[in-house]
Amino acid sequence: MRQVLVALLIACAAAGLAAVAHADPPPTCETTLFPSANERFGFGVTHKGNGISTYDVLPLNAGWYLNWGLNPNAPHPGGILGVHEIHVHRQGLSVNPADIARITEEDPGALWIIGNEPDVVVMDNVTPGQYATQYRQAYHLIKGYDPTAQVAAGGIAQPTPLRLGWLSAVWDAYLQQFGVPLPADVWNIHNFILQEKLYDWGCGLPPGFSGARGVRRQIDQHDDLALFQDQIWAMRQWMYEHGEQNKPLINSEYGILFPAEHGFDLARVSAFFINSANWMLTAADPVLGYPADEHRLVQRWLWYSLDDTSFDYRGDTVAALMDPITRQMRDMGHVFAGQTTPLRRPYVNLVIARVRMTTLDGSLLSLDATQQVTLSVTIQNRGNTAIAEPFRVTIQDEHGLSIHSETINGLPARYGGDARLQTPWQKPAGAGWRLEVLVDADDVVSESDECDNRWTTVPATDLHLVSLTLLNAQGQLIGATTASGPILVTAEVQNLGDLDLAGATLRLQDGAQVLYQAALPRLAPRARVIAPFFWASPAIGPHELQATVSLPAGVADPVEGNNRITRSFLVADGRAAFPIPGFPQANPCRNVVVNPGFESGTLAGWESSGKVALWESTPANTCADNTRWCVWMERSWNLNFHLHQTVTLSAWTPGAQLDSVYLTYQWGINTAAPGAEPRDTFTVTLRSTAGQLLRTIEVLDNRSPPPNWKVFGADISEFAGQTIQLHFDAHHAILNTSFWLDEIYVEVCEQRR
Ligand SMILES: [Ca+2]
Ligand SMILES: [Ca+2]
Ligand SMILES: [Ca+2]
Ligand SMILES: [Ca+2]
Repeated sequence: MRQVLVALLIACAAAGLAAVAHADPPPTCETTLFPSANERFGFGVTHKGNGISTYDVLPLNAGWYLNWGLNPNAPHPGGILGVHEIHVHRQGLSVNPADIARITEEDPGALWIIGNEPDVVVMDNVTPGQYATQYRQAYHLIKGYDPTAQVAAGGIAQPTPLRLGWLSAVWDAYLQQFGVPLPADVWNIHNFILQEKLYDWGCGLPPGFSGARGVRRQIDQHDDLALFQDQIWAMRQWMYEHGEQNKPLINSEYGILFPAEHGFDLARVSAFFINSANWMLTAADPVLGYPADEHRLVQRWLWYSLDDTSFDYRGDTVAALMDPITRQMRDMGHVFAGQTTPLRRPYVNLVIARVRMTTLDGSLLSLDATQQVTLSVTIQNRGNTAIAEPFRVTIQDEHGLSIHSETINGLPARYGGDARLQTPWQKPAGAGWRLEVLVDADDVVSESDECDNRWTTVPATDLHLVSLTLLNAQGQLIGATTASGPILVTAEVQNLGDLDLAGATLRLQDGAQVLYQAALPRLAPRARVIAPFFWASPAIGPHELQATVSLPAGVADPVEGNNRITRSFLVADGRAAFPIPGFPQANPCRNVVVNPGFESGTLAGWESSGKVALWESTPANTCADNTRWCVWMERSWNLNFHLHQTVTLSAWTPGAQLDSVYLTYQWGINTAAPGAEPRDTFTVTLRSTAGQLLRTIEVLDNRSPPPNWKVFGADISEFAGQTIQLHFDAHHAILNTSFWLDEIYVEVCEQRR
């Protein structure tokens, strides 16, 4: 076998500025994540031409805003945090690194969101595999400039089973493509309540999931607090199952999209806002919640919107806080301020935002030379209140000897201005040195967080394995597909740090077998190197090729997650046909109800007693989801109507395990006398094949009937593997009420394999 590591090519290099910065994790101590709880609240600014600075948003007392874009030179009225968002695309990531460099320079430690509803066809619209690839590119681009940046993954429209399936597929695709778990500092969801149906209102089906069934919901459920809460719990459960429960969860968009004309008036929208916010302020769980935030489920949330007064041009969207024409506060703005303002508390927090090292002669910072450098330290106050007291900043070496000490005469509140210190230093040769920066070591200033006042700098640089490409003998790309014959493997490595580095190594291995290990050439800051490797005769069968970059001894890598990529593929002998694995899918589900929507025009599959009739849609009275047929249990005097079907809740694939079972159905009621007394009732139960009650799903009656069809869903996974009966029973006491029933589904979902 001929194995050659050929030409190494430097594609680009930057000179001049050099720095090594590496933050130690803070020591464990008690801190409050949000000392002023109003900062958990945010809003979305939709009128980009106007921008946040053309409104007086100070009375809203919010902590963060989003305008769904990248914002160099972002305004921060009242010290409000501006979130930066990088969109993902079907055509691949499109972002200007110069923008990232500028924003990280202005706003170290900022919050970044990757993808806006990537799971929605009319929004960012990518498959899980595409999201995984682009998330990695964006994440490491940001971290290369600012390792303290907070990068948020996800951004799905709502954490329903279908969309959590999409997110699981992202997780699996990342692991499959790069051989490490997806790195996220923060998890991010939108938490709307929408239906998931093709060619209809709502958020549709995620790209790559066209065969899957989504949740069935009515417009009237758009402000259903129980569904809102269920979705948050489901997301936290998902995080727990993926070992990510010790991370913050943000809800970066939610609210009421529908206008007053659809029934979402001020009373209803403000009730939803207040109830959802009060719930998120307190909802906690010792297992699923975020430990650093007293185990709360949600850390921040963002209301849609500041200024979209007619969502999709459908009418008066009451949810908007301010008017883009008059710039005045609307009714919901007053409701918003009424919640946030009482939560405001003054606090201060000093942090060491950045430590940078620059050579005096403009040469690259090098490991093997003694160099005269300038140390630059940026100190910020990230609290909402100015610091009046003078405090001290100290820089010391690994022996605790002081290099520099300086007193700062107070600092304005967040985004009001930084303190910048500079001092000369003779950096020794080699990797044995260490610097420590301490702010307010005498503890003159009482801060919300005393644990982030120390920053350690050692020789460090972030090496980034950018790509691992496989080409067959015909020059075609090999993805997760079948290959035959020799393979050209190309690894591309970039130095994202600021240390001119020699002695890093690249290793290629196939499973446990090391194919090649070689030193990379000297890599200047931002320089890239392409290392091609000719693999003459890979064995027939499955392969897992892994490329890893390692730094020389004594040099730290502040971002370890980008040092490895794995590619799985098959090598065929030219005749055998191998299956081509696609990207992972959501859990496969099947409905087990016969004639679930009565669209046969009969009661086939069902057993009934009493006057259970089929109703055929008329223009005035349609069946659920505008289907043709449904069931009608008409008003009558002292009669019981009954409908049931026996279903078996088992896997259809031999050897498969069940993941979950869901029951959904739709119902309607009309009554001549709503009244205060429950006289006519409709009961949904699950029973054994012998008719014994297993679980009561829902009991409805004549009080306050809704004007439209309602959807109800329940997780009935506890009956997985059993044969049970679905029972629908109407009891008519007096001649007043009709019950309607349609679209009854039991989805049996297998575990994905
Ligand atoms: Ca501090
Ligand atoms: Ca202090
Ligand atoms: Ca790295
Ligand atoms: Ca139907």
